[in-house]
Order: sequence, then C-alpha cells, then structure tokens
Amino acid sequence: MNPITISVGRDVQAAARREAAGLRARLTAGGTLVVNLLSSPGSGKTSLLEATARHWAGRYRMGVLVGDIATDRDARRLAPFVPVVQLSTGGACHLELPLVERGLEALGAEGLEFLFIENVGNLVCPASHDLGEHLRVVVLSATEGDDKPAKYPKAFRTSQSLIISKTDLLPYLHFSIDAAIEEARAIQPDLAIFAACAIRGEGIAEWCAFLERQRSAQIAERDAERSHC
Ligand SMILES: Nc1nc2c(ncn2[C@@H]2O[C@H](COP(=O)(O)OP(=O)(O)OP(=O)(O)O)[C@@H](O)[C@H]2O)c(=O)[nH]1
Ligand SMILES: [Mg+2]
Repeated sequence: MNPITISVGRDVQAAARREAAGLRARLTAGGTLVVNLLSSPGSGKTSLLEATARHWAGRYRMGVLVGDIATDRDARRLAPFVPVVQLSTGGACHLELPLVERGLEALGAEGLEFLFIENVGNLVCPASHDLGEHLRVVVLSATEGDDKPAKYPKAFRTSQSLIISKTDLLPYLHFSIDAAIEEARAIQPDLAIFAACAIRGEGIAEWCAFLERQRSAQIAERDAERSHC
C-alpha cells in the first residue's frame, strides 16, 4: 500500500507565536519583566522564588503564576510572600498561553515589576511553548547530574539564563559545576549562569541583580522606542 501524505500547508504555531508576542508587548509597555522558570520536577523552582521574594521584600513587587498538574501546594507556599495564582493543568505536562492569560487576569499585572511563571516540572515539553516571557530561565539542581544539558538540549538552547541550584549539596555529589557550564554553553553560549542555594540564600543577590539589570534594559529600550514614535 502506498503511504498517504497529508500536508497542513501552513504554520500552525504562527497564531500562538503572535499571541505570545502580543502579551509580551503589553507587559513590556507596563514595565513588567516576565520570567518563565523551567526545570525537571523538584529542582528548586519554588524555593528559588521564595528566596527571591524574601530578598526583594519591600523593594520590588513581584507576582507568580505557578503551574502544576494536580495540587496548589506551590501557591500555598508562595502566598505568604507574594501575590500568586495557581494554574492547574489538569494533567498536562506544560503550561500554554491561554491558561497563563487567564491566570494573569486573576492576578492582575498592574504595578508588578516582575512576573514569574513557574512552569510544570518537566525539562522537555515546556521548552516548546512561548508564554509571552522576556526571559526563559532553566534551573538545574546539583542532584540531577552535570550531564543533563546535552540530554535535554532544547530547554537550554531556548533559555537566556541557567541557575545551578542546591549548591550546598555539592560536597556530597559527583557533580562538576565546570562540566555542567561547559556543556550548557556548548548548547547556548550566551547563557547567563548563576550558582545558588535557595535554602541558605547564597547566590540570590547575584540572581536578583541580574533580573534588575534585565528589567532596566527593557525599560530603557521601551522608552527609546517611544521617543522615536
Ligand atoms: N539542599 C537543598 N535543598 C533544596 C534547595 N532548594 C530546594 N531544595 C529542596 O528540594 C525540594 C524541591 O524543591 P522545590 O522548590 O519544591 O522544587 P520545584 O522545582 O519547585 O518542584 P516542582 O514544582 O514539584 O517541580 C524541596 O524539598 C526543597 O526543600 C537547596 O538549595 N538546597
Ligand atoms: Mg514548584
């Protein structure tokens, strides 16, 4: 039997990309930097956000949309620190833009300097979905092994920053920070890389300073564009 080929004949992702670009533009106009956090389950995304909120307390307003397959546990952890909305995917392994838009309506981005989207713990599927973020950040914990960038390249290739987390455990693990960085940079040479221990607060000031610089640059660019109009 001859195989049958069905050709779609159009870019099915184009509409999703346009919508993500639209959300990004709206949040840029409002001065909000949007950060999409990707990682495998349990690498420390929520802990990093708790430490970030503690570091910025009283200085910057941040909000969080947190994706999860089944529970609202992460939202409950973050609620004492920051405005947060739980996005329940009902089993899906990643967040998509329509759910993020609904979460944003509930959260309200007005006046937020930083909006974090904690994606579902999964190092594969989330890398294929633009959620309107300005920065994509991949978190790799020391317990996962330094060989992961090459095994899950898309998450690293599409990110602008890498956090190596749980550095307090390094003395007990066969994890080489240098090897992880070399492998990640072979995939994405422009990654801004930070090592952090959310529990002790180490590396958090450097990570937050990076985000502050990114937001300042975004606002400067926005204002320069406005002055040309
Ligand atoms: N030793 C150590 N443990 C950490 C650190 N950061 C997080 N953990 C622990 O790692 C576990 C998972 O942390 P979470 O912050 O829940 O990780 P997550 O990436 O948000 O997890 P999911 O949302 O389920 O994907 C928890 O038991 C944390 O206490 C760290 O810097 N050092
Ligand atoms: Mg979490």
